Amino acid sequence: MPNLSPRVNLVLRSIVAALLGLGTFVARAADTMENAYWNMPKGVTEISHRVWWLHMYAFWICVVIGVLVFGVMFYSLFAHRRSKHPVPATFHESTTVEIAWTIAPFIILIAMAVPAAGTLIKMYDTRNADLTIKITGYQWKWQYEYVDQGVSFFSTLESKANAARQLHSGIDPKTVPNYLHDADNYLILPVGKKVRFLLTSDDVIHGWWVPDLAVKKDAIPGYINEMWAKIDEPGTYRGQCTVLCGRDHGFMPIVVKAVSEPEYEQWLAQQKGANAAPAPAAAATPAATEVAGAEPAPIPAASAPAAAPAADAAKPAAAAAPAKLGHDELVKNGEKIYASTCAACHQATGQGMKPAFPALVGSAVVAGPVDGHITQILKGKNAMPPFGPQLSDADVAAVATYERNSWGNHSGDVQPAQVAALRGK
Ligand code: HEC
Ligand SMILES: [Cu+2]
Repeated sequence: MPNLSPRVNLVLRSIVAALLGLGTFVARAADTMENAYWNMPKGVTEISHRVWWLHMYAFWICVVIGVLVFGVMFYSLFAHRRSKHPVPATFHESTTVEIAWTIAPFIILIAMAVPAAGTLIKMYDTRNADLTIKITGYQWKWQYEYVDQGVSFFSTLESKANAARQLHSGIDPKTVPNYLHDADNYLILPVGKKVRFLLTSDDVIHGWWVPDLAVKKDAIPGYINEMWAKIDEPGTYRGQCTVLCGRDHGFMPIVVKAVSEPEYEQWLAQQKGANAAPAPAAAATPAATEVAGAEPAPIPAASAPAAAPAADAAKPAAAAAPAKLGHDELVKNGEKIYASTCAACHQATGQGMKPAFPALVGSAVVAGPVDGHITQILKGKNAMPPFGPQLSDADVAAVATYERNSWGNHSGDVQPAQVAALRGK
């Protein structure tokens, strides 16, 4: 800097250095904030990136507006305080200012609406999907159906978390990894494929939300909502039900696992292999096919018979539906089904929660004839939902046997054939 006294030179240099420092600080702070865990996640899809960008874009516009407005306000409060300016100015009505403060917000709104509308249009474009998954919400679990692949299963709260959440369980939730954010079966999806989700519910309104995928919609009985995601990176993405759907609303987590395409194909082949076994068995049971007619299915695609045997694919015992099962096997399978399907209302101890949910300890239904017990499970009663559409014959037999031989009950075993005979009646 020529011709400047050393002192001026120093002052100028200091100012430049201070501005640079401040700039770096603001940039760093902004970066930290944008990536902070409490900010909205950037996610792993193009849409989620766009949504995140919109969120930050609107946020920074708000910051600038906030700084300007509060800046003018605080400056005015200070500079024109009464002790300095006892007599206020009397001017009013400035056309220029009025036009400016009409046009400026208008421009800001347009600047925000244009990219937002573009993103919304993209979000709603579910055409040309490579793969369709039908998601059905139940109190309190999710069902995933790979529509064109004939694969279907339920996803419920992982068992350790389910045990820990019970009243007086004595288990510290902090010792359970991903407490309430882990499921027994994950929704497996291939990366780089456009996946269309069809979302509905079997009972009340649920909401399917995975922040990293930027998908969130209500699952409404009788309606089908659509959304889609194309996941860029393999990984495990967690979400949860977002509509207050009853007392166990907090216990229906969502876990999506995105894997490479070959891994996905391999997994799918495994599922199909596992599904192949129970399918003919179910068809061979005449009663099972009648369910379609007997069940008042509000949405045609929700037809239960296809879903039920497929869902049991994970449980090998279910494959042998018509066969006679041993006592120990029934009780063992029944205990699992009870924990994931019944314990929410009747409690792990079978004590229920009076007065709404009756105890199964010393229950007349459990101690009574097998047929009444089975029918109650298949068809439900009052506040108890029907489990016929969700559980296979082997499942119902197992859970009934478990109830009849637990907590001091001793009322004998139930075989899948007995359940099959009562379905559709
Ligand atoms: C959403 C809560 C809920 C779930 C889940 C549930 N039940 Fe029930 N259950 C009830 C209610 C409510 C009743 C009482 C129905 C009535 O008599 O009005 C009941 C009654 C029963 C009874 C008869 C008890 C008695 O003495 O009257 C049996 C047996 C039974 N449930 C078995 C099961 C089995 C097996 C499952 C799991 C497959 C299950 N329940 C899941 C709510 C539930
Ligand atoms: Cu829900």
